[in-house]
Amino acid sequence: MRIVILTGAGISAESGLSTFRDKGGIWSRYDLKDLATPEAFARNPAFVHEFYNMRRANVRKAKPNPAHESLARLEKNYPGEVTLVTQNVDDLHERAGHSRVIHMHGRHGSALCAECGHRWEAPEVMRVEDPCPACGRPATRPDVVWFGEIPYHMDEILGALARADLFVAIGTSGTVYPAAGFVAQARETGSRTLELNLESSAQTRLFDETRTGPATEIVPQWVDEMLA
Ligand code: BV8
Repeated sequence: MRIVILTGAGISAESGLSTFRDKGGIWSRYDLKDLATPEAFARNPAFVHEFYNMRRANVRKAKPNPAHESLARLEKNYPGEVTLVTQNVDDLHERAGHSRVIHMHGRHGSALCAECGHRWEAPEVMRVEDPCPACGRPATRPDVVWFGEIPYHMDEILGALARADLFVAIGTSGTVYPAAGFVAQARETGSRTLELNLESSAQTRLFDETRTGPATEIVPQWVDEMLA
């Protein structure tokens, strides 16, 4: 079987990283228009860098949890194709031993030059005045996809979705597109669909099966079933 897995902030919640839309989530404390749009960065790059530097530091202090680790076990031991797409910009999947992770919204560990498009491994603390290693201009930004920007690796993701026999969404509220539309696309091409979440999401009605509970419990359980 070919499996496509989409993860969201909920899979890293039990590693201590805030989600976006749960109570106390990031967007209940900050206004996404001031932080997660290109206009926000143009208006106040220092404020946006401060937000991502703080989150990058939190990720460094966090550890992968049994949900991340069980997906890495699935990738290693499952006889079929496993494609992992994440909306998360943290590196907990990689640190759990997952070898191929498609970061459709970018990642904390990468820096991007807003002028020439050059990418490089991010310093721990990023500042807009850091000169780009390629063009030298002070235009350093986080290499993440903000609202209104085009997600990364869409061709690869849509190709994998079209071929998938099973689509599994883990820890995502299903409110941000195009990721929120993946379950509908998977159904159209005949995939079975499974949702693993703490509670129901905006897309729950489109899933053949929904299991609710904390990711650290229900994801390892599901992986054990797949590897049995
Ligand atoms: C695009 C940046 C075109 C990095 C993020 C109307 C007006 C304006 C715009 C739009 C509009 N309609 C649609 C749009 C487009 C817009 C959009 O969808 N807006 C929404 C809000 C309406 N989308 C875009 O702009 C995207 N670009 O559309 O370009 C295009 C389209 C198609 C093809 C090509 C081009 C770009 C979106 C990317 C935005 N960047 N982040 C960063 O700072 O991290 S979004 C941010 O929210 C995250 O990156 C994450 O990806 C996203 C979704 O959040 P979730 O991961 O789902 O987390 P959330 O907190 O919401 O939910 C947590 C879930 O976990 C909950 O369900 C909870 O129950 C569960 N949970 C909690 N604890 C646990 C748990 N589950 C299990 N165990 C637990 N312990």
